[in-house]
Amino acid sequence: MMSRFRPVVLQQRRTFSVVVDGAASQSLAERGYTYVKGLRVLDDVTVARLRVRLPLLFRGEFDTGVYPDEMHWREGISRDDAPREIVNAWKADRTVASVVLSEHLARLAASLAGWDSARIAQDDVVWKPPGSGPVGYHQDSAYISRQFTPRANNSVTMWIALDDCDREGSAADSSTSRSSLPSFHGADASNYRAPAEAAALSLGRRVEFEAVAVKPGECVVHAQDCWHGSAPNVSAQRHRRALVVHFLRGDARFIDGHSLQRTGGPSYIYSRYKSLDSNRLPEEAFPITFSKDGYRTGWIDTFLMP
Ligand SMILES: O=C(O)CCC(=O)C(=O)O
Repeated sequence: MMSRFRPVVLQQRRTFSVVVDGAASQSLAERGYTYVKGLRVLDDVTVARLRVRLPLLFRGEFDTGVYPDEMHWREGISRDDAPREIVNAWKADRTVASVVLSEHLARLAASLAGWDSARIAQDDVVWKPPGSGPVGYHQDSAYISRQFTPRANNSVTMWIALDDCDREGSAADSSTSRSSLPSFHGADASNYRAPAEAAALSLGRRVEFEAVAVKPGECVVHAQDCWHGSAPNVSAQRHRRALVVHFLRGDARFIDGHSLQRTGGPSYIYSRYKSLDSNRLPEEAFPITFSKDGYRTGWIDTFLMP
């Protein structure tokens, strides 16, 4: 089918360019997510490098010397079959950082979302070993978008598969329905979809779930209000790993208020990065990784140097 949108051509640094036509942006805007079968955003070498780094991260080996913002699971302490998650692994590991802070991913996110520039809100490494449980349905806007202004269309999520993600290995689930039920880690196979079902019910709508099978290096990009989660990994052998990059539009600012002054403001991870006298996002924590005018946060290249 002919598209009325111009194609977006994205050069990838290593070996190939990424081409996305306007139907992908349209799907993101209208359906809440977009997946282009066969579109690789990471090549095999990069996927392999990330797979090597992940066990080191969960062992607490950080080649930058900096701790990530959150770590759920520790080698030697946590159960082998528990889902593992690290938030802002880019601060801890240069291989992860080279992907998360890359220009081509941010250009793709900005092009799909219709932004002039993009910055990192946070990353998320999600590792579901064989037999591990589900990720409960949630909307990223509840954690990310509501901390920032303007609120509408201020964030998108790029979920990048590092393994074959199919039915057995816990494919990424999305729901086309448009908010205390089970949380990210607290759900089980019987209730992980319940928050989306409850939200649909409150709107008098029937929810439809769509499972997307994704190959290593491919991605699903979803909008801030898209309900999503994933089923248990029922495989006896296969691990299911993903690198998730949450982008913010480059000109986003914090909402008013500050927790130290008990005036509200950003919660969760984000309040620690807000100063008392400004709503500006510091580039140390929210680097700008793509702008149409060519600007990128200055320290990125130095930080990525081995
Ligand atoms: O990998 C998954 O199953 C879901 C990850 C996710 O929803 C997130 O990082 O926001």
